[in-house]
Amino acid sequence: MANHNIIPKLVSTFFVVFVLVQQANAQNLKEGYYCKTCPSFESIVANVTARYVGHVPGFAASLLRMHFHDCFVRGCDGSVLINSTRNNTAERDAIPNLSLRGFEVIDAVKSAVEKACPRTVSCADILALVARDAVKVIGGPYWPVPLGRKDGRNSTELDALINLPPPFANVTQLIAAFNAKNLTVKDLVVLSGSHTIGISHCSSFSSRLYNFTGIGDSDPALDPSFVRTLKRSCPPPRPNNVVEMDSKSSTNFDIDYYKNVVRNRGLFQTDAELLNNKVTKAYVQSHAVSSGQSSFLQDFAASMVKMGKMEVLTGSAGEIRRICSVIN
Ligand code: HEM
Ligand SMILES: *[C@@H]1O[C@H](CO)[C@@H](O)[C@H](O)[C@H]1NC(C)=O
Ligand SMILES: *[C@@H]1O[C@H](CO)[C@@H](O)[C@H](O)[C@H]1NC(C)=O
Ligand SMILES: *[C@@H]1O[C@H](CO)[C@@H](O)[C@H](O)[C@H]1NC(C)=O
Ligand SMILES: *[C@@H]1O[C@H](CO)[C@@H](O)[C@H](O)[C@H]1NC(C)=O
Ligand SMILES: *[C@@H]1O[C@H](CO)[C@@H](O)[C@H](O)[C@H]1NC(C)=O
Ligand SMILES: *[C@@H]1O[C@H](CO)[C@@H](O)[C@H](O)[C@H]1NC(C)=O
Ligand SMILES: *[C@@H]1O[C@H](CO)[C@@H](O)[C@H](O)[C@H]1NC(C)=O
Ligand SMILES: CC(=O)N[C@H]1CO[C@H](CO)[C@@H](O)[C@@H]1O
Repeated sequence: MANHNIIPKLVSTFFVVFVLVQQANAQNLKEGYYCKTCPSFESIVANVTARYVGHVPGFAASLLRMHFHDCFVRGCDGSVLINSTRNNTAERDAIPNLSLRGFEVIDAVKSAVEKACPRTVSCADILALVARDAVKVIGGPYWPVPLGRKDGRNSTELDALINLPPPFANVTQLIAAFNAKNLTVKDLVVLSGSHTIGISHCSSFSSRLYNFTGIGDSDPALDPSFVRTLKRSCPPPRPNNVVEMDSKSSTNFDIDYYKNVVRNRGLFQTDAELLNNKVTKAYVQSHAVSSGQSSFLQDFAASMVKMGKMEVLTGSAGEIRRICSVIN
């Protein structure tokens, strides 16, 4: 009788242990993880990043977005950096990668780090830290980045398509996409505040300008005078033109995003959709005024720390890639 029960018991014990180990992964990350194995790591990242972003402030937005795309697809494992091969179309060649930029910054940091400490620091950690430092260079918020991520060995176009919400998702779909990553409704509205910096290609929102419902109309959720402005920047045959996400302040990390959204001047349908949920709408409204700036910056830092721990590989999982764009 007793023997009879032992197998299910062992199995369930195994599962409990397995689940605990899985959950412990994010807790295995720690600040100063490389302080013995690569003491200069953090200052190399800060220096190289400052050099690039100092010359081209737009890199800050690109690198922040790259970190987001990395984390949402198979966790923050550097898989967004992997190049396609003859038999595999990688994440970075999926449609939502539209103009992921700044791979050269990661490559430059990686080669400097490899020179100082060969085969010690993961590309996933480099990307997480570069994103933070790049935002810092343009005067944005600072957040702690616990380290110890390992690099993944898989990167597929399909995973990117499944996990990254498209710019025409409704708020229900956005909440679901974030919940699938254990991020809350608040994280959604806070991290969307990233769209206070950077640029967008016309193709990401031009369906809102022309023939929105098939009767030659534009999106009624978009301010008509903003529609006219956007049409000038984005005439129909020019999907590759770019506009500033937050016009005239696209390298200022501030609350202008929320000011735009309340005025129906959010660029994407997903931005406008934040007014269609009670919680996100309340956040947008209370952060569209100057007194909301400091709590936005704090909230942003907290949500970035959460995002950066998502489904990370630690310990003996994954690898330390030698070249960020190629699995070992
Ligand atoms: C909520 C769902 C989101 C959607 C649907 C979305 C969609 C987009 C799209 C379509 C673009 C423009 C790409 C282009 O046409 O060049 C963009 C840019 C950007 N996104 Fe998001 N995004 C989302 C969330 C986020 C999050 C969570 C972050 C960061 C934590 C982020 C950071 C950025 C940044 C910084 C840019 C500007 C990139 C650059 O200037 O190179 N986005 N996003
Ligand atoms: C980073 O830059 C600072 C100031 O220019 C310099 O003192 C430091 O040695 C640099 N660190 C590395 C690792 O290059
Ligand atoms: C990865 O792809 C990029 C863009 O096509 C290219 O510039 C880079 O050289 C590739 N990396 C390697 C190691 O081949
Ligand atoms: C895909 O190609 C790479 C070399 O480009 C090779 O190392 C890998 O084993 C191949 N994978 C599959 C599943 O065929
Ligand atoms: C990840 O890639 C390796 C080869 O690099 C392959 O053996 C493995 O099956 C892949 N895992 C998944 C979950 O796709
Ligand atoms: C959001 O989109 C999904 C899928 O298209 C749809 O089923 C759902 O009804 C939409 N929700 C709202 C509130 O519009
Ligand atoms: C979300 O949390 C659950 C339960 O803790 C865990 O099993 C799952 O892996 C987490 N998902 C992500 C994307 O972190
Ligand atoms: C607008 O959309 C409708 C329905 O999809 C289509 O029949 C029509 O040709 C479109 N008009 C233009 C100018 O693209
Ligand atoms: C930066 C980058 O890798 N962009 C690629 C995005 O994907 C398209 C194809 O969908 C490629 O043509 C780009 O080179």
